[in-house]
Amino acid sequence: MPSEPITPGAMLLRGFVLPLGSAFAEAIDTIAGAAPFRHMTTPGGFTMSVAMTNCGPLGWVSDRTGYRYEPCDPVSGRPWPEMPAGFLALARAAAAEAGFADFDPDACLINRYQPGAKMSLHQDKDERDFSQPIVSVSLGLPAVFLFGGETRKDPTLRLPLEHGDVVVFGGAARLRYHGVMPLKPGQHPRLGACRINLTFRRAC
Ligand code: MD3
Ligand code: FE
Repeated sequence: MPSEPITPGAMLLRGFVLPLGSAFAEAIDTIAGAAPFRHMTTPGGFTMSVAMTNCGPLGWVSDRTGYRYEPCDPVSGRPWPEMPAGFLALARAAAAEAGFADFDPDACLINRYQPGAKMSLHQDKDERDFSQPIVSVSLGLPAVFLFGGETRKDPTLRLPLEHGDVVVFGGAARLRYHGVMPLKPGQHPRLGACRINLTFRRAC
């Protein structure tokens, strides 16, 4: 499996999830049946263009009171759907490939981008232990990922991410600013007019 370092701590595993792409898409449909994608509100009162859901013991949520991880879906009041064993295995294998042994994610945030949806530059810092990496899995339409530095005004690198790509962000890359450019319209044979990104995290 070819792997390329992007910057110290960030490893791109092109096509790492390709053999499982269809199984992942099916599992995401099942998860979204129990915990539908929704557009969350930011603490500032904006509605996010990316629709989100979660699986696993904890799920990332945003509302007027802030960002946090919750054991239950605030829409249904029920626990988030279980993290499929295949998701966990893939996340652990990718982390190991990038040099992070024993990654044990307790949260999987699932982002759905429809044409025009984007994610502004931000840091992921709602987790307890920044020595744990984040594993990102891209499915469906391609997108341009923005990878910045340690401050918001640092220059950003543009990295095209395609169906099947996995990126592991750890070490020196863990707290870098990042975002996603607005999704271009298109049709993916399995996922249709959208991009799905899964991020596996150790939240607690
Ligand atoms: C770099 N998602 O959900 S994944 C997010 O494609 C998020 O949906 C994007 O940023 C997406 O928070 C990007 C890649 C990613 C995730 C976490 C990171 C890159 C990261 C944490 C630190 C540095
Ligand atoms: Fe992020």
